[in-house]
Amino acid sequence: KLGERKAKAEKMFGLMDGFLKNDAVSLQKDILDHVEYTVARSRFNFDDFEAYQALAHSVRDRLIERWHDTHQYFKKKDPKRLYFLSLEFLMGRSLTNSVTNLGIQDQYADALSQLGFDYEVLAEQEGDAALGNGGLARLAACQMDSLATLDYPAWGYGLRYQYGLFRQIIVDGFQHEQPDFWLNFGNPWEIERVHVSYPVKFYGTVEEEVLNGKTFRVWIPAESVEAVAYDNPIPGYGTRNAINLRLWAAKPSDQYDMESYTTGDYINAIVNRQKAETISNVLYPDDRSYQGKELRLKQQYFFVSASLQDIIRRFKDLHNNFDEFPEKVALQINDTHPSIAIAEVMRVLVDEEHLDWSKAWGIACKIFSVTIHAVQPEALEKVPIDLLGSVLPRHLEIIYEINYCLMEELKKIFGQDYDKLSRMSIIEEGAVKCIRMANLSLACCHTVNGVSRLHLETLKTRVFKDFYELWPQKFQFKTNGVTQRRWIVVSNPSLCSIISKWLGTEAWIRNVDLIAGLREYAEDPDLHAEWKNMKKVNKMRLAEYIETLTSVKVSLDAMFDVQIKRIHEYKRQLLNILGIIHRYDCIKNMDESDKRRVVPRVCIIGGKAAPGYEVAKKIIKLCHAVADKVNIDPDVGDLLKVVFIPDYNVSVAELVIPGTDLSQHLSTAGHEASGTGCMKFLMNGSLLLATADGSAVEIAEEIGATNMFLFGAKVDEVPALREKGTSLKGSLQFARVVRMVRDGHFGFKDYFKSLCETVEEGKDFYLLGYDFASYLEAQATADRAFVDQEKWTQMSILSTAGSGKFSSDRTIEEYAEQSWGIEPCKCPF
Ligand code: Z2T
Repeated sequence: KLGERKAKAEKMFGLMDGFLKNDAVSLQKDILDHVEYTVARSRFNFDDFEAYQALAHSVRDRLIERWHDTHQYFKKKDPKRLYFLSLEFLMGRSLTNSVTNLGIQDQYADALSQLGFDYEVLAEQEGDAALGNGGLARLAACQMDSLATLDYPAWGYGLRYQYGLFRQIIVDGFQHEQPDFWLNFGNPWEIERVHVSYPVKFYGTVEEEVLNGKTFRVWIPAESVEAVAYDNPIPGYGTRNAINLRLWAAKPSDQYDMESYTTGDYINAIVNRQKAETISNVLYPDDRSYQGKELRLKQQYFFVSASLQDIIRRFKDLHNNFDEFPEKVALQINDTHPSIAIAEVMRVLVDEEHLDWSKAWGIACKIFSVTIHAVQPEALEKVPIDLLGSVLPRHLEIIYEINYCLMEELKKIFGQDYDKLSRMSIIEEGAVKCIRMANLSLACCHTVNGVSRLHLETLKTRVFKDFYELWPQKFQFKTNGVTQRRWIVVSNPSLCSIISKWLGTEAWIRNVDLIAGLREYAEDPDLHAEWKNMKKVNKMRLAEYIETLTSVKVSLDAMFDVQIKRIHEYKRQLLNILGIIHRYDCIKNMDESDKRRVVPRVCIIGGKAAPGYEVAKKIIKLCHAVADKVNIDPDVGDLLKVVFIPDYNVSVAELVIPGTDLSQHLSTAGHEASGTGCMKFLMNGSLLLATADGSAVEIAEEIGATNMFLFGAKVDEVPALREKGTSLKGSLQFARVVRMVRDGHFGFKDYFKSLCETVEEGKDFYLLGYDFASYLEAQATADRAFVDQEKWTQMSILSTAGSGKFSSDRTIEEYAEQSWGIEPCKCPF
């Protein structure tokens, strides 16, 4: 019987496989059909954007096919699935990534060139999907790519924001924010599932109900909003598997406010209905400070509730006993943002499925794991009690109950140590009583992951010290990684061909450990020639981009020095700028013969500041003020150019990183949980100038500390240095450059005053003054290394060769084994 069903299923798969052909002629026909029937333009008259749309739809068809096959297969096998809950996914563009993973780029390029179009020009038409702030969200995107490629039965769940991260425009050197209208021209990469929708409830009261002699708490909600699914297929590379990223959009519910219809206030009823949609309207642009906003909480609960209804429905399709739930379901909480899921699972199991509290708690503790992405206390979300009690009254009760159990357990172990109990409590007493979302996660999750080895150390010894002492076995780390598919194959095709040629195989694209094979050729003159040429071509592209955007002409012989990431005091872009001012000052004081020994530099900075973060915005303005002065100074010429790249995002990163000689990662030691930008630069053979922070420590171990430029205070020196103040050695130089800014050397004297105060002696929390001398030394070492181009190229090759560990494939395999307990489930066709 089973064999019969299997045979039938396989026959069906066989038919499906025959649907779409991938030769150039078939692709061409498909594209033209989409021009005519989907885009609704004449096949004799369409422009680049319309060609892109048609192309995208033909790719979409192929993705849908694989998506169907994969999900059919998952359903048949019913393996344990991973559900990855994240409030943010930074996917960037999809076209080239999908075409690469489907392995049909050459065929498409062929098909298009016969139609008179250039594949690369069309790919540039696509806008970014920017449903995230930064590293955390791009990490989620890389991990989805790895989950698909490694054939894991996984789902991503998140929110389909109408507006992603704001667009940054620069006016007179100041950042302004504009809405990101990313859906205005349609989104071919998503499939709207009008029939996959769930009601999500808010507000109301909790009442007691008696059923078969037992009393239950029941939530009587006051408001209901419909969550509609939008599916985004994620294709794996070199496999038929395509997994799903399911994003929820808020729509008014059918039953909403029936009352006002019957009272005749028809227009107002419609207008009010529409307010439901605000829930999924806009992404919060603050990357690590949360203000306890009602809308934010509603966003979190909205996507968590819809996702859990979806997951439970899928489970119930094949199972009727919740004891089996942990064998089929692993829930990953990406940072603390979705941790309300813990209370929601408890509510569903206890209130709706009528399980005992302790049995429900046992299940919850087996399914949840969490990853923490930060060290800063302000990044740990706190929700005011009053707010939670009003929006989710039953969840507040449940959290109190969880906390009661936790406190009872702690009292048994620690007795009357009330300081400890209050530190570990999920409830924070104080002027505004709050729920500590992190503590809720720690109480429930079977695994708490850090994102680098150093980060876990900080979590264990500082942030979650009490919890670590209680449950050491929960604490693990998985060093972050990025996908080499996007960060080499898609964004740096020249490097991709070089690697494949010298390794004699493309297997490294799925098995990146092989990339270490390049070490053998690190001194080979032929490889050096190809490598330098690759860098040059990429620098040319970047130089053109810079000129178009900023009108600054840069020399290709200069060292391209790049710092791109969110603007933050702890990331110390200010240290970079003060270093640039120092370099400028030196050049100004040189005679012609000294100048001939200067290594020319193009200093590139890019990144967004959170709209309400004043200091970060001043840093952006300072970049521009310095650039305005330096770039037109005839004493400087090509020896120094300063460029701020506006509106930094994923597709800008794809252009900038391959053209970078030196990248900077300057966080004060102990502040960057991991950092993932550095990994993308490493893969692309850019040398790293970095502090011993986050994953940079592990990068040094992989490639050897002599192949990068490390500087600055070490983690365990930082606390004492904060007490003690600056070092004498660098303090004169440091004082001089800060004074230049303060005295108005670059204009805007009053505006920069408060920025200068942040690094004054005694107030310099991030230790710019202390690290300045060693920063300048590291910069000087980098200059000397650049003069010896053979040595530099060798270090560059060794960087790429040593980047294997920093693939998200490795990270995901560790998660699968150590945290989620899932196994590959490869669709056989
Ligand atoms: C974020 O991008 C990161 C941490 C956050 O803490 C929030 C955001 Cl938006 C709440 C980053 C870390 O700063 C970075 O070190 C890390 O590499 C990245 O997450 C991915 O783990």
